[in-house]
Amino acid sequence: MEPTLYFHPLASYCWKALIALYDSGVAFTPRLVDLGKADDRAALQALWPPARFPVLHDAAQGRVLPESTILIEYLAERHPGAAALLPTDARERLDVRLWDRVCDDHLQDPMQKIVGDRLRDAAVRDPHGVAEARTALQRAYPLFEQQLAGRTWLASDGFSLADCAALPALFYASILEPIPDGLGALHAYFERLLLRPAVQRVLEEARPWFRFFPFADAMPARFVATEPL
Ligand SMILES: N[C@@H](CCC(=O)N[C@@H](CS)C(=O)NCC(=O)O)C(=O)O
Repeated sequence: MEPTLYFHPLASYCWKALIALYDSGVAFTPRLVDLGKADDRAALQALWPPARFPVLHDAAQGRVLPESTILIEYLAERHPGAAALLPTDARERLDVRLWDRVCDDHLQDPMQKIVGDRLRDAAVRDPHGVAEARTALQRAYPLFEQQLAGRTWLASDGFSLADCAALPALFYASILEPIPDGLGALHAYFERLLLRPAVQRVLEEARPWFRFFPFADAMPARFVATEPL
């Protein structure tokens, strides 16, 4: 029996898992979770009480895998198609895990702060926290530019966990805080990521939902939703 992925097509951490699954050709059953629906939330919560996704339920193995990085590590250990996402060479593997963390901690987290704040009632917004998050994004981009000099992928010779993490982080972060024009290696890397078939599939599946993104107005025209739900 193939595993089930609990996810939402707009959620950036779910994209990270979906890119890994599509890129490695691992068969799975998608289970779209609308956290606004009590039944959906309860189903996710029954597996993982924090009710954050993605969550992979591999019933055949009796395993529940929350946390996108661990989920991808699990795939890499069990599925030959996914093995390359986590290189076996210890040094390269450490770099991959480092840059996975940098993507989550220095791009995804500040990006979530800014988006989350927009969804709050005006009375409880946190302008100072949002300003700090924007500064964090501005400081992160040059780190990536430096790391990408002379590289095709972020942290290893091949496409890896770090690249699965980078695409959703850069996609959403760059809508909120554009990547400066001068960071040529980072721009080129982002375009390379966008061409990856797994990424194109994720974007295609997300497109009908983009209008629900709180900063949809700031999305580049090439990504904007064209079809109604
Ligand atoms: N560290 C977790 C973060 C997961 C996460 O924050 N997921 C978001 C969607 S991108 C979520 O579940 N948001 C729903 C909520 O906060 O209620 C991971 O890597 O999977």
